[in-house]
Amino acid sequence: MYTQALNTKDTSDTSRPGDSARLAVFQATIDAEDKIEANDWMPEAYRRTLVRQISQHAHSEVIGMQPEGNWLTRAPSLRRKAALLAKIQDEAGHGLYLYAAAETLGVRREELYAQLLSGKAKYSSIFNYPTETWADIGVIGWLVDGAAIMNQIPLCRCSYGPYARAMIRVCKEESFHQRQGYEIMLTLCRGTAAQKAMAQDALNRWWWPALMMFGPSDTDSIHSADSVRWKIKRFSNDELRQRFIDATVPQGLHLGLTFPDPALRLDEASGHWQHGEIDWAEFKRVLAGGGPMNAQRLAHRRQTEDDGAWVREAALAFAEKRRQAKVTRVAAE
Ligand code: BYC
Repeated sequence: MYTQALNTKDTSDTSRPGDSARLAVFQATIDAEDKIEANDWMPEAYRRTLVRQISQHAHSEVIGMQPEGNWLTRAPSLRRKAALLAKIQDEAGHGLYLYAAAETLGVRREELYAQLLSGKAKYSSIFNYPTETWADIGVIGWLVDGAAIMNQIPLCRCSYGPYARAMIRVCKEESFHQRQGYEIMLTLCRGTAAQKAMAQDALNRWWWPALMMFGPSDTDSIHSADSVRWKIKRFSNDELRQRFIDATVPQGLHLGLTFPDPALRLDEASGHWQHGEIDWAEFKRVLAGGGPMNAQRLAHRRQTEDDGAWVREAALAFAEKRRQAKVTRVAAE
């Protein structure tokens, strides 16, 4: 059902007679704020960009279940455990909507999984850090889902219809996740001195990686120019990062926490929080596979894929058995 994108295989944007006219219609559709749908003509570079971004987004949701899963058996109460379990299930659901959206562009889900498992495809850098304490679960909801919302709300208006529509539900759920994370932080910060120290330590470890979620600075972002022209991106990486900082710093101060950035200060004139230099060498190291948890995240994902092989085989065998039974029944009628 999702692999109907039959007319998207042009090798170049202007390689065939009529393509420049189609390109003009395509860009005019985007400029008019209309959506591009799966069976509309689109330049190959637009299709490739979307497959790359949507599949990396899907992989991030799936890998993102691991750091949180680490605390499922150790959540401090039944209520916390139920909420965390529901959140992790939501992430799996987001992965599924996103793989389905990518499939509308004519790629097979199995191909995308294979790219993840081989290490060829990226997923968000943030999930290559360990969850050391329960406070990390609070910080992931507050900061990681908070950053995700800031980045993904504009994606609800992205030019590609299936991606934009998938993002609407994802954003609603992320919003709930952000609040449950902040509520964990609030509880810890109103608790004992040890609990508050645990919350502070989690913020210290996750703040800079959360800022890196928005991608490289605008000057180093290779895909931004095309993505902005195509209205896949509505804001630049740095703009979204700044919006996130401006929204999040007052929340942290309300918790009574400090941010691990001595340069952080409110610029009264602009109303923006100025921040210190991001360690881009660390960002590059994590993207290249050298983060603290890269190897473990992929090894776990591969193991899960192997462990689930018998389920997929059984499901396929059962479907085939039912198909055969139907053929026999129809033949007998
Ligand atoms: N981590 O030209 P740029 C979640 C890559 S899931 C890793 O600026 P673009 C959640 C980038 O892919 C969060 N790689 O790229 C889940 C490119 O490499 P390639 C995921 C990164 O695409 C569970 C290169 O660097 N969210 O929220 O214009 C629980 C150059 O970058 C990162 C999404 O995927 C990174 N942080 O902009 C809780 C949202 N940043 O592909 C929460 C959708 C950059 O050329 N994606 N790279 O090899 C986007 O909005 C955009 O793809 C990005 C990057 C803003 C991330």
